[in-house]
Amino acid sequence: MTLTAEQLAQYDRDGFLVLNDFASVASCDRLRARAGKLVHDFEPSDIVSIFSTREQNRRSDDYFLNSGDKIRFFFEEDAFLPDGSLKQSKEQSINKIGHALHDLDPVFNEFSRHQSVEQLVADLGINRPLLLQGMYIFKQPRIGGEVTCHQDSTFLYTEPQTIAGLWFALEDSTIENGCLWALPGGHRLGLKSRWLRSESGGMKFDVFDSTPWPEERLVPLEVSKGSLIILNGLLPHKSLANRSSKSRHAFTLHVISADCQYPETNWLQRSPSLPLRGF
Ligand SMILES: O=C(O)CCC(=O)C(=O)O
Repeated sequence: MTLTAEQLAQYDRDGFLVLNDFASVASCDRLRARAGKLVHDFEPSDIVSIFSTREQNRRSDDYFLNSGDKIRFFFEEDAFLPDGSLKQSKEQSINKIGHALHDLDPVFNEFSRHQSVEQLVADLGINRPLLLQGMYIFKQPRIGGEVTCHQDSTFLYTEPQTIAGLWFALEDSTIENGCLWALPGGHRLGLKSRWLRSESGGMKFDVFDSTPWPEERLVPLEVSKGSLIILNGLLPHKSLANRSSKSRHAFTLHVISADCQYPETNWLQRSPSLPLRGF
């Protein structure tokens, strides 16, 4: 066991759990260097998609919707000048890389399928795990966009709800550079909405509860490099914009159980040539 009974009880109570020093500094640096190389090799000129953290802007973005089994690059919303050119280098402009890094890139594959991660997921009780989504988040200095309060199950819905998000801090993450904020116990409030593929081909929200999040009750989760934050899929969380001069890199991995139903209406889909895999 990686997790103690107390830690499991805490995760059950709060809907999140912080594990300091889960990953070594060297393994964080390996992921950072690898992401740097991927960005270096990326040719941005033909990409017009601007990733927005505000859900309404995501809707008809095919570049995003077809990225579930690819390695794709998404820009910060504030990365562009009015004429559509980048304000600064591409290295300083990328919001994130997603969403099959863990399957398609050898360095991310090795990190994601490390025995310590496998044991952790087993401890969480996720039976027959599948690694659904792997995402590198840059939270760039000065232009790092806000991620509004949400539940991951809104976007990655399963029946029953089994998804856990593993959020690895690859740099120190503070209020100043846009750390995660979470609502302790908020996973018990139920799922507020689902974002799903509509019959007409676009995306739509099914809203079950339109009351606003009690955002004043969210707490900052400031963590040091190498820490892991485990998030229940129903836990409301967010991150604020990064206006500081420091980046806040993170790698996130979302895990589901093969025992659950994964609807075809979820945005993230795999082609038959790249089926979901476990460890
Ligand atoms: O890393 C962040 O700033 C937020 C990430 C997040 O909330 C998510 O991917 O669900």
